[in-house]
Amino acid sequence: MKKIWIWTMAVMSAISMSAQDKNGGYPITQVPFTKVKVAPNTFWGQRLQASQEVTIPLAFSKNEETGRYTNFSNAAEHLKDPSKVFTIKEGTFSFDDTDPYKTIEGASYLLQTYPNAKFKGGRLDKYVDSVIAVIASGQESDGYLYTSRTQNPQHPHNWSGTKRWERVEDLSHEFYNLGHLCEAAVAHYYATGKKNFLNIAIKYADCVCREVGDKPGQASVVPGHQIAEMGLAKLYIATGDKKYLDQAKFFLDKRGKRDAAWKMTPYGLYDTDGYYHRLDEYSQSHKPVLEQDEAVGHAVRAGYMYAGMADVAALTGEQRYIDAIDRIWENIVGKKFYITGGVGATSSGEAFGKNYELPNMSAYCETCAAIAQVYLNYRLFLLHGDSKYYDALERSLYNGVISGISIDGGNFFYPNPLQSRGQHQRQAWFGCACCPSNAARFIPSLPQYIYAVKDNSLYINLFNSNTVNVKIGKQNVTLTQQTNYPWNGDVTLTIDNGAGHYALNIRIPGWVKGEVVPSNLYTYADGKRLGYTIKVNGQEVTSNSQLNNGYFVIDRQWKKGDKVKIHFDMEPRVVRADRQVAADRGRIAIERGPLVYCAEHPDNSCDVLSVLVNQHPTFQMGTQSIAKTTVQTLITDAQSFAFNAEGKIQPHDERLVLIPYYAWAHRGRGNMTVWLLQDINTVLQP
Ligand code: FUB
Ligand code: ZN
Repeated sequence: MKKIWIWTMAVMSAISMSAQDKNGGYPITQVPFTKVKVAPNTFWGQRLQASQEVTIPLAFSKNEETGRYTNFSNAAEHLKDPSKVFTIKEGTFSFDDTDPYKTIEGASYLLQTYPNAKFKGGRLDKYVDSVIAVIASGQESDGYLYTSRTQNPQHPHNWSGTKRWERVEDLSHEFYNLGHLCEAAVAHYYATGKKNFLNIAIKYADCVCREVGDKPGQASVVPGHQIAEMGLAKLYIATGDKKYLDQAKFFLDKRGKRDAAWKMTPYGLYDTDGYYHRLDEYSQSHKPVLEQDEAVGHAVRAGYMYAGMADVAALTGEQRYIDAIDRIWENIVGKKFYITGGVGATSSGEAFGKNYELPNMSAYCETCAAIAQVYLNYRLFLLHGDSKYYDALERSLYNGVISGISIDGGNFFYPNPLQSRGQHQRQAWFGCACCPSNAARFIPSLPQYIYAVKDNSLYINLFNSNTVNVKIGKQNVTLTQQTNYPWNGDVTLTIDNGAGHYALNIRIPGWVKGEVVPSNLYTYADGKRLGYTIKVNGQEVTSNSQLNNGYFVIDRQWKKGDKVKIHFDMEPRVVRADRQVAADRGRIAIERGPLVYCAEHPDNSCDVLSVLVNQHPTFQMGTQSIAKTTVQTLITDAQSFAFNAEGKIQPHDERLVLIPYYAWAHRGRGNMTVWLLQDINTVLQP
């Protein structure tokens, strides 16, 4: 009887979910990763292949080697026999459980592109199932899943607190683990149709929904590290169970609200039920989220929270979240965004700095924070339909994100500085593995960011070679995109199938329109004007109106075999930063298309940190082989200075070679800079 009741409730709540909610509630519909196949041997095809051949196997191996799985099996042992406890090892983290979750998420996306992928001589999907079984074994019977406590409840990880949720607003990461679990489990469910992982996430989420909230007897606490907001929104969409959305909303609405009954103790601020609370910028709890207007604190926490606010806003229709993230976004792109699309100026607190505080060598720019910017800008696009969010997204994607993972997929940056004396090198893994495992899940998810649909229109947001199967209005369409982007700006779209009347909305990138970023933070300083042309079956077409929110709209009757040829002028561009960015004064940065360039030691005999570029630099194109790929280089004239035998300063003409920023640090240690010296006097001005 009970079972039937539970089943009926589940069906009812699934039925109560609107079609809009199934799209995540956004006015623009995502085209999921399951519908897009990226072509091999292309810019992104190479990255996906590296994920399959190197990153995912490496991440699974490291999970095993570093005891991530043992934590779950230890927890299982303790659950079977409570007299057995396991000492939590020094140097481990309370969020180590998330590394297997993230790796499974990446493997799930990859299985779409490589359904027959192998690992350890067997099928990758089977291996994933075996890891899921180990994870399940460590879950407590009421759903709680947190090996940092379950292995040794009396002596849990020293960040975990003495009871469940006690230190979750600090460093226990119990909800961070939940968020990553939900994200991974939903991806695995969509990729495979199997519920073995989803059921684990549901069980833990149910436990949290029961035990955490504002009802009597519940712990009234919010995540110290956000991501559960996004994860629970996804779980709601996958299951139709609205309590997950309500829980995500609770986490947002409760944040930053002080209760008069809380008392300061020697261990921090505690409520009367014994739960710790924090109210500070570090975790974006300095004020209620709806009142926030500046990006502050830990840059990953912040980015994930803003993305979660967008998800909850889309699903609940709460406009005030959107108003808040719109304000915060203006602040980020206007004052806190590196030219590489990275964020987080300071390693102190892994945090956003003050407005215009964008140092280069000490930039933190954590890989995860750049990934979070992709999440945020993607969601703002889905809310507002403006291409400017994709301009920001593309900048992060091609620069700040992929610099975080070596071209061969086997080494990782935690911080991604814009200048180096050789002290920075990618590493094969980190004790705190958040960035490698986040890269492991993010890169294979790339296919989902390429297209989107609204009513009778398909948005083409990113340019790379792929094939998509998508429903536009009532029409099932197969479209192939072929291009050498980002190396040139020529893109061909072919309608393989799907005759009918619909619109293609082609994003005209900001870099074509003369906008470095959607703000005045950076401007092109070379006076060039780039153009573009778009032809349908050889005939040049004009957009139906002016660009619509940054999109060139071709609304017409399409037939099989129709071809759209897009040409974006792509030239080297000189960029200057707003004068208020002290670190970039007297300097220029160079970019071409979506790629930011840098000067690095192996290509240059002069010191790239002190060389002066010309006032009006011109560029030649070249190529360079880096990590078995060919990258396009830019070559320009510059001058270095040395003392001659008489002690006088002697200028030398130099031929300065620049490479794409993402490709730096593949050829040994040495100097690198994105911002090149151009005007010494300005650099020295206060
Ligand atoms: O706290 C979990 C992750 O570890 C954060 O997102 C990263 O910044 C690193 O501190
Ligand atoms: Zn990280």
